[in-house]
Amino acid sequence: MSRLVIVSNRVPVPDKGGIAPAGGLAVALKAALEEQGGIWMGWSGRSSGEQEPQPLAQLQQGNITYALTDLTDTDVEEYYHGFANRVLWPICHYRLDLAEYGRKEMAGYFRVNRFFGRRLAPLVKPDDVIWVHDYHLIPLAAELRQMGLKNRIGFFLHIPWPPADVLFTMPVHEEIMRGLSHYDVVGFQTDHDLENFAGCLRREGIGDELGGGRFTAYDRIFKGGTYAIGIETAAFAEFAEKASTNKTVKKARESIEHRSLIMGVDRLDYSKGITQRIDAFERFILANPAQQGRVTYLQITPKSRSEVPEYEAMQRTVAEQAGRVNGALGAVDWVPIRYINRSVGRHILAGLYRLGRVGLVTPLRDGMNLVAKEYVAAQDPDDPGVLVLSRFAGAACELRGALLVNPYDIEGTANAMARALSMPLEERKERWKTMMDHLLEHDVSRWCRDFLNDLTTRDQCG
Ligand code: GDG
Repeated sequence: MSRLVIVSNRVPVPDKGGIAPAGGLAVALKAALEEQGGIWMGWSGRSSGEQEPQPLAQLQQGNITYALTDLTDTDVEEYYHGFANRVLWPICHYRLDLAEYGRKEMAGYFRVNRFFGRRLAPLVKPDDVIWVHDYHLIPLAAELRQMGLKNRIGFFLHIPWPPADVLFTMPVHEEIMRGLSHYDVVGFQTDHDLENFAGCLRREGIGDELGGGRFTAYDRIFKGGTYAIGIETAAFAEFAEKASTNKTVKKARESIEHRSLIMGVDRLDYSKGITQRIDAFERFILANPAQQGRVTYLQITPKSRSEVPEYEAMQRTVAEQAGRVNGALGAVDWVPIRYINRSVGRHILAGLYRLGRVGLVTPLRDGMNLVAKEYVAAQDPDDPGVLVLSRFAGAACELRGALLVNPYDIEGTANAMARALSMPLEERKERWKTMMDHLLEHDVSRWCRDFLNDLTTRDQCG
Protein backbone atom coordinates (compact mmCIF):
# COMPACT_ATOMS: atom_id res chain seq x y z
CA MET A 1 0.00 0.00 0.00
CA SER A 2 1.41 3.43 -0.90
CA ARG A 3 2.01 5.95 1.89
CA LEU A 4 -0.23 8.95 2.33
CA VAL A 5 1.17 12.49 2.55
CA ILE A 6 -1.25 15.13 3.82
CA VAL A 7 -0.42 18.81 3.51
CA SER A 8 -2.47 21.53 5.19
CA ASN A 9 -1.70 25.02 6.42
CA ARG A 10 -2.03 23.99 10.09
CA VAL A 11 -1.40 20.52 11.43
CA PRO A 12 -3.28 19.02 14.39
CA VAL A 13 -0.18 17.73 16.19
CA PRO A 14 -1.35 15.66 19.17
CA ASP A 15 -0.71 17.53 22.41
CA LYS A 16 1.69 15.97 24.87
CA GLY A 17 -0.88 14.47 27.23
CA GLY A 18 -3.17 13.63 24.30
CA ILE A 19 -5.98 15.21 26.37
CA ALA A 20 -7.60 17.67 23.96
CA PRO A 21 -10.14 15.75 21.87
CA ALA A 22 -9.41 16.38 18.19
CA GLY A 23 -12.14 17.44 15.74
CA GLY A 24 -13.63 14.89 13.33
CA LEU A 25 -11.55 15.96 10.34
CA ALA A 26 -8.28 15.39 12.20
CA VAL A 27 -9.52 12.05 13.52
CA ALA A 28 -10.49 10.76 10.06
CA LEU A 29 -7.30 11.89 8.37
CA LYS A 30 -5.17 10.50 11.20
CA ALA A 31 -6.95 7.16 10.91
CA ALA A 32 -6.12 7.04 7.18
CA LEU A 33 -2.51 8.01 7.93
CA GLU A 34 -2.22 5.38 10.67
CA GLU A 35 -3.51 2.70 8.33
CA GLN A 36 -1.34 3.56 5.35
CA GLY A 37 1.57 5.15 7.17
CA GLY A 38 2.64 8.60 6.11
CA ILE A 39 3.40 12.23 6.71
CA TRP A 40 1.31 15.26 7.74
CA MET A 41 3.12 18.43 6.76
CA GLY A 42 2.31 22.09 7.34
CA TRP A 43 3.08 25.34 9.11
CA SER A 44 3.94 25.13 12.81
CA GLY A 45 1.98 28.34 13.50
CA ARG A 46 5.26 29.95 14.66
CA SER A 47 7.33 32.69 13.13
CA SER A 48 11.14 32.67 12.82
CA GLY A 49 11.17 36.49 12.78
CA GLU A 50 13.12 37.58 9.73
CA GLN A 51 15.57 34.64 9.99
CA GLU A 52 15.41 31.80 7.45
CA PRO A 53 13.28 29.12 9.22
CA GLN A 54 15.12 26.15 10.76
CA PRO A 55 14.92 22.81 8.90
CA LEU A 56 11.61 20.93 9.20
CA ALA A 57 10.83 19.73 12.73
CA GLN A 58 9.75 16.09 12.56
CA LEU A 59 7.80 14.24 15.19
CA GLN A 60 7.06 10.53 14.90
CA GLN A 61 3.84 9.13 16.45
CA GLY A 62 3.10 5.53 15.55
CA ASN A 63 2.89 5.33 11.78
CA ILE A 64 2.63 9.09 11.31
CA THR A 65 5.42 11.63 10.86
CA TYR A 66 4.37 15.20 11.63
CA ALA A 67 6.62 17.58 9.66
CA LEU A 68 6.37 21.23 10.62
CA THR A 69 8.00 24.35 9.34
CA ASP A 70 8.12 27.86 10.77
CA LEU A 71 7.61 30.84 8.46
CA THR A 72 9.20 34.29 8.55
CA ASP A 73 7.18 37.31 9.75
CA THR A 74 6.96 38.55 6.16
CA ASP A 75 5.70 35.15 4.97
CA VAL A 76 3.01 35.03 7.67
CA GLU A 77 1.90 38.56 6.84
CA GLU A 78 1.84 38.18 3.05
CA TYR A 79 0.85 34.54 2.55
CA TYR A 80 -1.45 33.90 5.52
CA HIS A 81 -2.98 37.17 6.73
CA GLY A 82 -2.54 38.83 3.34
CA PHE A 83 -3.47 36.68 0.37
CA ALA A 84 -5.13 33.65 2.02
CA ASN A 85 -7.29 35.51 4.52
CA ARG A 86 -7.75 38.93 2.92
CA VAL A 87 -8.17 37.83 -0.72
CA LEU A 88 -9.02 34.15 -1.18
CA TRP A 89 -11.27 33.79 1.87
CA PRO A 90 -13.52 36.80 1.04
CA ILE A 91 -13.54 36.02 -2.71
CA CYS A 92 -14.53 32.39 -2.15
CA HIS A 93 -17.30 33.63 0.18
CA TYR A 94 -18.56 36.05 -2.53
CA ARG A 95 -17.35 39.13 -0.59
CA LEU A 96 -15.72 41.19 -3.34
CA ASP A 97 -16.13 44.24 -1.12
CA LEU A 98 -13.72 42.83 1.47
CA ALA A 99 -10.96 41.59 -0.83
CA GLU A 100 -7.76 43.64 -0.58
CA TYR A 101 -5.48 42.90 -3.48
CA GLY A 102 -1.82 43.73 -3.19
CA ARG A 103 1.06 42.62 -5.42
CA LYS A 104 3.26 41.94 -2.40
CA GLU A 105 0.70 39.59 -0.82
CA MET A 106 0.06 37.73 -4.05
CA ALA A 107 3.79 37.24 -4.58
CA GLY A 108 4.15 36.11 -0.95
CA TYR A 109 1.43 33.49 -1.42
CA PHE A 110 3.16 31.88 -4.41
CA ARG A 111 6.59 32.21 -2.74
CA VAL A 112 5.45 30.38 0.42
CA ASN A 113 3.87 27.62 -1.68
CA ARG A 114 7.23 27.17 -3.45
CA PHE A 115 8.90 27.08 -0.04
CA PHE A 116 6.46 24.39 1.18
CA GLY A 117 7.15 22.42 -2.01
CA ARG A 118 10.94 22.60 -1.54
CA ARG A 119 10.63 21.40 2.05
CA LEU A 120 8.18 18.63 1.22
CA ALA A 121 9.75 17.19 -1.96
CA PRO A 122 12.76 15.48 -0.27
CA LEU A 123 10.40 13.58 2.06
CA VAL A 124 8.22 12.17 -0.74
CA LYS A 125 8.79 8.67 -2.22
CA PRO A 126 7.80 7.95 -5.84
CA ASP A 127 4.64 5.99 -5.02
CA ASP A 128 3.37 8.21 -2.18
CA VAL A 129 -0.11 9.65 -2.64
CA ILE A 130 -0.30 13.35 -1.74
CA TRP A 131 -3.48 15.04 -0.47
CA VAL A 132 -3.38 18.85 -0.22
CA HIS A 133 -6.02 20.72 1.80
CA ASP A 134 -7.63 24.08 1.30
CA TYR A 135 -7.18 27.49 -0.21
CA HIS A 136 -3.84 28.30 1.37
CA LEU A 137 -2.05 25.74 -0.79
CA ILE A 138 -3.62 25.80 -4.26
CA PRO A 139 -0.30 26.28 -6.14
CA LEU A 140 1.51 23.49 -4.27
CA ALA A 141 1.00 20.73 -6.90
CA ALA A 142 2.38 22.98 -9.65
CA GLU A 143 5.49 23.60 -7.53
CA LEU A 144 5.93 19.88 -6.87
CA ARG A 145 5.44 19.05 -10.57
CA GLN A 146 8.08 21.59 -11.46
CA MET A 147 10.49 19.76 -9.18
CA GLY A 148 9.76 16.60 -11.19
CA LEU A 149 7.27 14.83 -8.89
CA LYS A 150 4.96 12.51 -10.81
CA ASN A 151 2.94 11.30 -7.77
CA ARG A 152 -0.82 11.23 -7.59
CA ILE A 153 -1.75 14.59 -6.01
CA GLY A 154 -5.26 15.51 -4.89
CA PHE A 155 -6.70 18.78 -3.62
CA PHE A 156 -9.77 19.35 -1.45
CA LEU A 157 -11.31 22.79 -1.00
CA HIS A 158 -13.09 23.14 2.35
CA ILE A 159 -14.69 26.49 1.47
CA PRO A 160 -17.04 27.46 -1.40
CA TRP A 161 -15.85 28.03 -4.97
CA PRO A 162 -17.29 31.26 -6.42
CA PRO A 163 -18.81 31.89 -9.87
CA ALA A 164 -16.61 33.25 -12.67
CA ASP A 165 -17.78 36.86 -12.29
CA VAL A 166 -16.56 36.85 -8.69
CA LEU A 167 -13.35 34.86 -9.17
CA PHE A 168 -12.23 36.90 -12.15
CA THR A 169 -12.09 40.09 -10.11
CA MET A 170 -8.93 38.61 -8.63
CA PRO A 171 -5.95 39.70 -10.70
CA VAL A 172 -4.19 36.32 -10.39
CA HIS A 173 -7.26 34.17 -11.09
CA GLU A 174 -5.58 32.54 -14.03
CA GLU A 175 -2.57 31.38 -11.99
CA ILE A 176 -5.02 29.97 -9.44
CA MET A 177 -6.94 28.05 -12.11
CA ARG A 178 -3.68 26.83 -13.63
CA GLY A 179 -2.56 25.75 -10.15
CA LEU A 180 -5.63 23.53 -9.78
CA SER A 181 -5.05 21.85 -13.15
CA HIS A 182 -1.84 20.28 -11.80
CA TYR A 183 -3.78 18.03 -9.43
CA ASP A 184 -5.15 14.61 -10.40
CA VAL A 185 -8.34 15.12 -8.40
CA VAL A 186 -9.85 18.47 -7.37
CA GLY A 187 -12.58 18.04 -4.75
CA PHE A 188 -15.34 20.44 -3.73
CA GLN A 189 -17.97 20.31 -1.00
CA THR A 190 -21.07 20.61 -3.22
CA ASP A 191 -22.22 20.19 -6.82
CA HIS A 192 -22.86 23.92 -6.88
CA ASP A 193 -19.16 24.64 -6.18
CA LEU A 194 -18.14 22.16 -8.86
CA GLU A 195 -20.50 23.81 -11.35
CA ASN A 196 -19.01 27.21 -10.50
CA PHE A 197 -15.54 25.79 -11.11
CA ALA A 198 -16.59 24.31 -14.47
CA GLY A 199 -18.11 27.71 -15.33
CA CYS A 200 -14.79 29.42 -14.56
CA LEU A 201 -12.95 27.02 -16.91
CA ARG A 202 -15.43 27.61 -19.73
CA ARG A 203 -15.84 31.37 -19.39
CA GLU A 204 -12.39 32.31 -20.63
CA GLY A 205 -11.83 29.20 -22.70
CA ILE A 206 -9.30 27.96 -20.16
CA GLY A 207 -10.63 24.45 -20.29
CA ASP A 208 -13.64 22.20 -20.61
CA GLU A 209 -15.56 19.29 -19.19
CA LEU A 210 -14.84 15.93 -20.86
CA GLY A 211 -17.71 14.04 -19.22
CA GLY A 212 -17.59 11.48 -16.43
CA GLY A 213 -16.27 14.08 -14.02
CA ARG A 214 -13.14 14.66 -16.11
CA PHE A 215 -11.87 18.11 -17.01
CA THR A 216 -9.17 19.42 -19.26
CA ALA A 217 -7.24 22.66 -18.89
CA TYR A 218 -3.71 23.82 -19.64
CA ASP A 219 -2.91 20.54 -21.45
CA ARG A 220 -3.76 18.46 -18.42
CA ILE A 221 -6.65 16.10 -17.68
CA PHE A 222 -7.95 15.76 -14.13
CA LYS A 223 -11.00 14.71 -12.19
CA GLY A 224 -13.28 17.27 -10.55
CA GLY A 225 -15.66 15.87 -7.96
CA THR A 226 -17.98 16.58 -5.07
CA TYR A 227 -17.08 15.12 -1.67
CA ALA A 228 -19.30 16.52 1.09
CA ILE A 229 -17.33 16.40 4.32
CA GLY A 230 -18.98 14.70 7.30
CA ILE A 231 -18.39 14.33 11.02
CA GLU A 232 -17.73 11.28 13.20
CA THR A 233 -21.48 10.93 13.64
CA ALA A 234 -21.71 7.89 15.91
CA ALA A 235 -18.89 8.98 18.22
CA PHE A 236 -20.25 12.53 18.48
CA ALA A 237 -23.74 11.26 19.34
CA GLU A 238 -22.24 9.11 22.05
CA PHE A 239 -20.27 11.84 23.73
CA ALA A 240 -23.22 14.25 23.55
CA GLU A 241 -25.23 11.68 25.50
CA LYS A 242 -22.45 11.18 28.02
CA ALA A 243 -21.88 14.92 28.36
CA SER A 244 -25.28 15.37 30.02
CA THR A 245 -23.59 14.43 33.32
CA ASN A 246 -20.76 16.92 32.77
CA LYS A 247 -20.61 19.60 35.52
CA THR A 248 -20.62 22.59 33.19
CA VAL A 249 -23.43 21.17 31.07
CA LYS A 250 -25.49 20.49 34.21
CA LYS A 251 -24.91 24.06 35.40
CA ALA A 252 -25.99 25.36 32.01
CA ARG A 253 -29.16 23.24 32.15
CA GLU A 254 -30.02 24.51 35.64
CA SER A 255 -29.38 28.13 34.71
CA ILE A 256 -31.71 27.92 31.72
CA GLU A 257 -34.47 26.75 34.09
CA HIS A 258 -37.80 26.28 32.30
CA ARG A 259 -36.74 28.25 29.22
CA SER A 260 -36.18 26.93 25.67
CA LEU A 261 -32.59 27.19 24.49
CA ILE A 262 -31.62 28.43 21.03
CA MET A 263 -27.99 27.54 20.24
CA GLY A 264 -25.54 29.23 17.87
CA VAL A 265 -21.88 28.16 17.54
CA ASP A 266 -19.53 29.79 15.06
CA ARG A 267 -15.98 30.98 14.72
CA LEU A 268 -16.18 34.76 14.76
CA ASP A 269 -16.27 35.33 11.01
CA TYR A 270 -18.28 37.62 8.73
CA SER A 271 -19.28 34.63 6.59
CA LYS A 272 -21.25 33.13 9.48
CA GLY A 273 -24.05 35.74 9.47
CA ILE A 274 -23.93 36.38 13.23
CA THR A 275 -25.15 39.98 13.13
CA GLN A 276 -28.09 39.09 10.85
CA ARG A 277 -28.92 36.24 13.23
CA ILE A 278 -29.01 38.51 16.28
CA ASP A 279 -31.28 40.88 14.33
CA ALA A 280 -33.53 37.92 13.53
CA PHE A 281 -33.66 36.87 17.18
CA GLU A 282 -34.63 40.39 18.20
CA ARG A 283 -37.32 40.42 15.51
CA PHE A 284 -38.60 37.05 16.74
CA ILE A 285 -38.99 38.31 20.32
CA LEU A 286 -40.64 41.56 19.21
CA ALA A 287 -43.09 39.66 17.00
CA ASN A 288 -43.83 37.08 19.72
CA PRO A 289 -44.12 38.98 23.01
CA ALA A 290 -45.35 35.79 24.74
CA GLN A 291 -41.81 34.42 24.30
CA GLN A 292 -40.30 37.19 26.48
CA GLY A 293 -38.60 35.50 29.41
CA ARG A 294 -39.24 32.05 27.93
CA VAL A 295 -36.30 31.71 25.53
CA THR A 296 -32.55 31.97 25.95
CA TYR A 297 -30.28 32.38 22.93
CA LEU A 298 -26.76 31.11 23.64
CA GLN A 299 -24.18 32.18 21.07
CA ILE A 300 -20.70 30.65 21.43
CA THR A 301 -18.22 32.45 19.23
CA PRO A 302 -14.51 31.83 19.70
CA LYS A 303 -12.30 34.61 18.36
CA SER A 304 -10.53 33.92 15.10
CA ARG A 305 -8.00 35.78 12.94
CA SER A 306 -8.00 38.78 15.28
CA GLU A 307 -4.91 40.12 13.44
CA VAL A 308 -7.09 40.87 10.39
CA PRO A 309 -8.78 44.30 10.88
CA GLU A 310 -12.24 43.17 9.66
CA TYR A 311 -12.28 40.44 12.30
CA GLU A 312 -11.23 42.76 15.10
CA ALA A 313 -13.95 45.23 14.12
CA MET A 314 -16.51 42.45 13.97
CA GLN A 315 -15.65 41.33 17.48
CA ARG A 316 -16.68 44.76 18.74
CA THR A 317 -19.78 44.97 16.54
CA VAL A 318 -21.22 41.64 17.68
CA ALA A 319 -20.53 42.31 21.37
CA GLU A 320 -22.18 45.75 21.09
CA GLN A 321 -25.15 44.37 19.21
CA ALA A 322 -25.77 41.58 21.75
CA GLY A 323 -25.46 44.18 24.54
CA ARG A 324 -27.92 46.50 22.83
CA VAL A 325 -30.55 43.77 22.35
CA ASN A 326 -30.14 42.60 25.95
CA GLY A 327 -30.49 46.18 27.17
CA ALA A 328 -33.60 46.78 25.08
CA LEU A 329 -35.41 43.48 25.65
CA GLY A 330 -34.03 42.02 28.89
CA ALA A 331 -35.71 42.05 32.29
CA VAL A 332 -34.36 41.89 35.85
CA ASP A 333 -34.70 38.10 35.74
CA TRP A 334 -34.03 37.45 32.04
CA VAL A 335 -31.00 37.94 29.78
CA PRO A 336 -32.21 37.12 26.25
CA ILE A 337 -28.76 36.60 24.64
CA ARG A 338 -25.83 34.93 26.35
CA TYR A 339 -22.83 35.76 24.23
CA ILE A 340 -19.59 33.88 24.88
CA ASN A 341 -16.57 35.12 23.00
CA ARG A 342 -14.21 32.21 23.66
CA SER A 343 -13.89 28.53 22.95
CA VAL A 344 -15.48 25.83 25.12
CA GLY A 345 -14.33 22.18 25.34
CA ARG A 346 -15.59 19.82 22.65
CA HIS A 347 -17.44 17.55 25.11
CA ILE A 348 -19.17 20.52 26.71
CA LEU A 349 -20.12 21.79 23.28
CA ALA A 350 -21.72 18.42 22.46
CA GLY A 351 -23.70 18.53 25.73
CA LEU A 352 -24.87 22.10 25.04
CA TYR A 353 -26.01 21.22 21.52
CA ARG A 354 -28.17 18.51 23.09
CA LEU A 355 -29.80 21.05 25.40
CA GLY A 356 -30.69 23.29 22.45
CA ARG A 357 -34.32 23.11 21.38
CA VAL A 358 -33.22 24.99 18.26
CA GLY A 359 -29.85 24.90 16.46
CA LEU A 360 -29.45 28.18 14.65
CA VAL A 361 -26.93 27.86 11.80
CA THR A 362 -27.34 30.76 9.41
CA PRO A 363 -24.12 31.53 7.51
CA LEU A 364 -24.29 33.92 4.57
CA ARG A 365 -22.09 31.46 2.69
CA ASP A 366 -20.33 28.33 3.97
CA GLY A 367 -18.43 25.48 2.31
CA MET A 368 -20.21 22.86 4.41
CA ASN A 369 -20.74 23.86 8.08
CA LEU A 370 -19.94 21.11 10.52
CA VAL A 371 -21.81 22.78 13.39
CA ALA A 372 -25.10 21.94 11.63
CA LYS A 373 -24.09 18.27 11.46
CA GLU A 374 -22.80 18.18 15.04
CA TYR A 375 -26.03 19.73 16.31
CA VAL A 376 -28.09 16.99 14.64
CA ALA A 377 -25.80 14.19 15.86
CA ALA A 378 -25.98 15.48 19.45
CA GLN A 379 -29.78 15.36 19.77
CA ASP A 380 -31.77 13.07 22.05
CA PRO A 381 -33.60 10.70 19.64
CA ASP A 382 -36.68 10.75 21.89
CA ASP A 383 -36.87 14.53 22.08
CA PRO A 384 -34.77 16.08 19.31
CA GLY A 385 -34.39 19.79 18.66
CA VAL A 386 -34.93 21.52 15.32
CA LEU A 387 -32.18 22.68 12.99
CA VAL A 388 -32.73 26.10 11.38
CA LEU A 389 -30.22 26.17 8.54
CA SER A 390 -29.12 28.69 5.94
CA ARG A 391 -29.78 27.63 2.37
CA PHE A 392 -26.32 29.02 1.58
CA ALA A 393 -24.45 26.48 3.72
CA GLY A 394 -23.13 23.43 1.86
CA ALA A 395 -24.86 21.31 4.51
CA ALA A 396 -28.26 22.46 3.19
CA CYS A 397 -27.81 20.13 0.18
CA GLU A 398 -27.85 17.14 2.54
CA LEU A 399 -29.84 18.03 5.66
CA ARG A 400 -33.32 17.80 4.22
CA GLY A 401 -35.02 17.70 7.62
CA ALA A 402 -33.84 21.22 8.55
CA LEU A 403 -35.96 24.36 8.31
CA LEU A 404 -34.11 26.16 5.53
CA VAL A 405 -33.86 29.94 5.70
CA ASN A 406 -32.39 32.79 3.71
CA PRO A 407 -30.20 34.52 6.32
CA TYR A 408 -30.55 37.89 4.57
CA ASP A 409 -34.31 37.67 5.17
CA ILE A 410 -34.49 38.70 8.84
CA GLU A 411 -38.25 38.26 9.11
CA GLY A 412 -38.14 34.84 7.44
CA THR A 413 -35.46 33.67 9.89
CA ALA A 414 -37.46 35.04 12.82
CA ASN A 415 -40.52 33.12 11.59
CA ALA A 416 -38.47 29.93 11.31
CA MET A 417 -37.44 30.32 14.99
CA ALA A 418 -41.08 30.58 15.98
CA ARG A 419 -41.98 27.54 13.88
CA ALA A 420 -39.08 25.50 15.30
CA LEU A 421 -40.07 26.29 18.89
CA SER A 422 -43.65 25.25 18.36
CA MET A 423 -42.99 22.14 16.26
CA PRO A 424 -44.77 19.03 17.55
CA LEU A 425 -42.66 16.13 18.82
CA GLU A 426 -43.66 13.75 15.99
CA GLU A 427 -42.53 16.17 13.30
CA ARG A 428 -39.30 16.90 15.15
CA LYS A 429 -38.53 13.19 15.40
CA GLU A 430 -39.29 12.58 11.74
CA ARG A 431 -37.15 15.46 10.53
CA TRP A 432 -34.30 14.51 12.84
CA LYS A 433 -34.32 10.85 11.79
CA THR A 434 -33.99 11.70 8.08
CA MET A 435 -30.95 13.80 8.86
CA MET A 436 -29.38 11.42 11.36
CA ASP A 437 -29.69 8.42 9.02
CA HIS A 438 -27.95 10.42 6.32
CA LEU A 439 -25.17 11.57 8.66
CA LEU A 440 -24.53 8.06 9.96
CA GLU A 441 -24.09 6.80 6.43
CA HIS A 442 -22.10 9.79 5.15
CA ASP A 443 -19.65 10.30 7.98
CA VAL A 444 -16.16 11.75 7.80
CA SER A 445 -14.48 8.36 7.32
CA ARG A 446 -16.58 7.78 4.23
CA TRP A 447 -15.64 11.22 2.91
CA CYS A 448 -11.97 10.37 3.38
CA ARG A 449 -12.34 6.93 1.75
CA ASP A 450 -14.29 8.29 -1.24
CA PHE A 451 -11.70 10.97 -1.96
CA LEU A 452 -8.74 8.63 -1.60
CA ASN A 453 -10.43 5.98 -3.77
CA ASP A 454 -10.82 8.47 -6.59
CA LEU A 455 -7.28 9.72 -6.13
CA THR A 456 -5.75 6.28 -6.29
CA THR A 457 -7.91 4.96 -9.14
CA ARG A 458 -5.96 5.91 -12.23
CA ASP A 459 -8.73 5.72 -14.83
CA GLN A 460 -10.58 8.49 -12.94
CA CYS A 461 -8.12 11.02 -14.25
CA GLY A 462 -5.47 11.66 -16.83
C1 GDG B 1 -14.20 25.32 7.27
C2 GDG B 1 -15.31 25.78 6.30
C3 GDG B 1 -16.32 23.48 6.45
C4 GDG B 1 -16.59 26.08 17.06
N1 GDG B 1 -16.60 26.69 18.27
C5 GDG B 1 -16.03 25.84 19.13
C6 GDG B 1 -15.67 24.69 18.43
N2 GDG B 1 -16.01 24.86 17.18
C7 GDG B 1 -15.83 23.84 16.14
C8 GDG B 1 -17.16 23.27 15.72
C9 GDG B 1 -16.83 22.73 14.32
C10 GDG B 1 -15.72 23.67 13.86
O1 GDG B 1 -15.25 24.39 15.00
C11 GDG B 1 -16.24 24.71 12.88
O2 GDG B 1 -16.45 24.06 11.66
P1 GDG B 1 -17.36 24.71 10.54
O3 GDG B 1 -17.54 23.70 9.48
O4 GDG B 1 -18.65 25.13 11.15
O5 GDG B 1 -16.63 26.02 10.03
P2 GDG B 1 -15.11 26.53 9.64
O6 GDG B 1 -14.25 26.63 10.82
O7 GDG B 1 -15.33 27.81 8.91
O8 GDG B 1 -14.54 25.40 8.66
C12 GDG B 1 -16.60 25.00 6.55
C13 GDG B 1 -15.13 23.09 7.30
O9 GDG B 1 -13.98 23.89 7.01
C14 GDG B 1 -14.75 21.62 7.10
O10 GDG B 1 -14.53 21.32 5.76
O11 GDG B 1 -17.47 22.80 6.93
O12 GDG B 1 -17.58 25.37 5.61
O13 GDG B 1 -15.53 27.19 6.41
O14 GDG B 1 -16.31 21.42 14.39
O15 GDG B 1 -17.55 22.28 16.63
N3 GDG B 1 -15.08 23.63 19.02
C15 GDG B 1 -14.84 23.71 20.36
N4 GDG B 1 -15.18 24.83 21.09
C16 GDG B 1 -15.77 25.90 20.51
O16 GDG B 1 -16.06 26.89 21.20
N5 GDG B 1 -14.28 22.68 20.99
